[in-house]
Amino acid sequence: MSTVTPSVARAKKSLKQDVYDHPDFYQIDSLLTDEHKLIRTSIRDFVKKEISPFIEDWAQRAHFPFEIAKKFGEIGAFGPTIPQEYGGGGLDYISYGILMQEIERGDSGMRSTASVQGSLVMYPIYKFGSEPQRKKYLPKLASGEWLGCFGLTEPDHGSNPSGMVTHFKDLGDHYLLNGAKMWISNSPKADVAVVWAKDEKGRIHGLIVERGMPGFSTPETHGKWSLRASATGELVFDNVKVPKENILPGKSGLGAPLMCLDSARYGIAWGALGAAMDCYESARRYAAERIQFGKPIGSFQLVQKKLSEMLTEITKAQLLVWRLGTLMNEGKATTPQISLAKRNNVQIALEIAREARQIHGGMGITGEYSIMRHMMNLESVVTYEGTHDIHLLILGNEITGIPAFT
Ligand code: TGC
Ligand code: FAD
Repeated sequence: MSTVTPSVARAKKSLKQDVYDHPDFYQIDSLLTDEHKLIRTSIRDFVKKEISPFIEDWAQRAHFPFEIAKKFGEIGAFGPTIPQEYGGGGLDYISYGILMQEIERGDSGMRSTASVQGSLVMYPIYKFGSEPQRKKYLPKLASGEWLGCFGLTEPDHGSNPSGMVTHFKDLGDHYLLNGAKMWISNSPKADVAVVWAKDEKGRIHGLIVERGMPGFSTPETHGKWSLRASATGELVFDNVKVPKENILPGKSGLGAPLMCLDSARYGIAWGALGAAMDCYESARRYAAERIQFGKPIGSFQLVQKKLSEMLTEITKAQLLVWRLGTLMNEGKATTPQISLAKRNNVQIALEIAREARQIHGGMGITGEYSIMRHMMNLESVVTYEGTHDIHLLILGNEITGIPAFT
């Protein structure tokens, strides 16, 4: 005999089937093109088929499904804004946002893999790389044949990457790289790492380091309670000889990695909203099906308040990313505008996950629902790519003209 009540059983069934559809209270879909909607349909179908049925098991086992990289490559999730001649999608920034939103609706760790590959590995190679570098790396990264990672953060330099100590010396026919990076998404499985390091004058440059170069290792970080289906690790450089043709020639200085972060943070603003919408939709369905005191819990005012506030914040966040996307397409979006959207949307996603967890009662802490996984994932998302407070300070600097970082 089943130990669950009929209403809980119905709610469980609806999750297994992944019946997700997005809320669109302000008819924001009418601002999208047919191509945008087609992209959304195909990536949503992909997530329902390739991620939803397995993600709970991957997260519980802290397993990164390496094979997902090739599948992401096949559907064009890697480097959607990179020109097609290099294997990218040649799409606009709204399309990129939609891709990130639908993938993170499935899981933030899966979106991490896609944003790192596209915005933090392919983007710098495309933007700052030489033509031979673009031709060598971009098509293989776009197809998912190679997986990449981005090494900026160090054990003693997180929010303040300008203090990094990883460095390289010019030894005539090669560079000699030493140092370590920490908290690097994809690192344990990456074939290629875009690494930010200082030259002998203290100027920051990007170097492409390949797996197999002697002295280069990528130990995995274990014991995470967040982003469990994403592989995180270190990058250790012990006298690594990096060929001279592997330096990114197009831009040096901290501005180069910060430009990459602009692109990735933009994708996160869309992505976190995807996680929020998944939590909201799950809570809305559960509230209609779960009976307490002889009525659906959705009939109680306090539950309606939670759902109404969730929908309000989701609608505001949808308008924010749509407008930011149009500014990105026009090349007009600024770093503080991106900070505002990343900070706001991750924060509202965390709050919505917590409220949705309450609506699910005890069931909300189980893996039967995606809520708790989203909530724990979002604790990383609110920290990486610039913490919640660093984005606040970027805005404070914009408003006052006075940097308050130090
Ligand atoms: P600051 O003095 O403000 O700037 C240094 C130089 O950079 C220029 N710059 C930019 N250039 C282009 N685009 C931007 N967005 C730029 N922002 C700044 C700036 O003009 C200056 O140029 P120059 O020529 O004068 O030297 O730099 P600061 O050292 O004071 O730092 C500012 C601060 C704190 C905002 C910045 O360091 C920061 O954003 N810190 C947060 C670090 C961070 O976000 N790390 C992310 C690591 S990667 C990651 O988390 C990936 S997770 C991936 C996943 O799994 O999804
Ligand atoms: P710290 O910088 O030590 O900050 C600790 C606290 O101090 C925060 O609350 C912060 O807001 C606060 N703080 C710091 N400075 C100030 C200030 N000036 N004023 C007010 N408050 C301040 N990095 C990469 O390079 N590549 C990756 O792929 C990558 N992936 C990641 C994946 C995961 C799962 C995680 C958790 C992190 C990842 N990171 C990656 C690192 C991430 O970008 C850093 O964790 C983040 O930038 C914060 O650095 P930190 O952890 O050292 O925290």
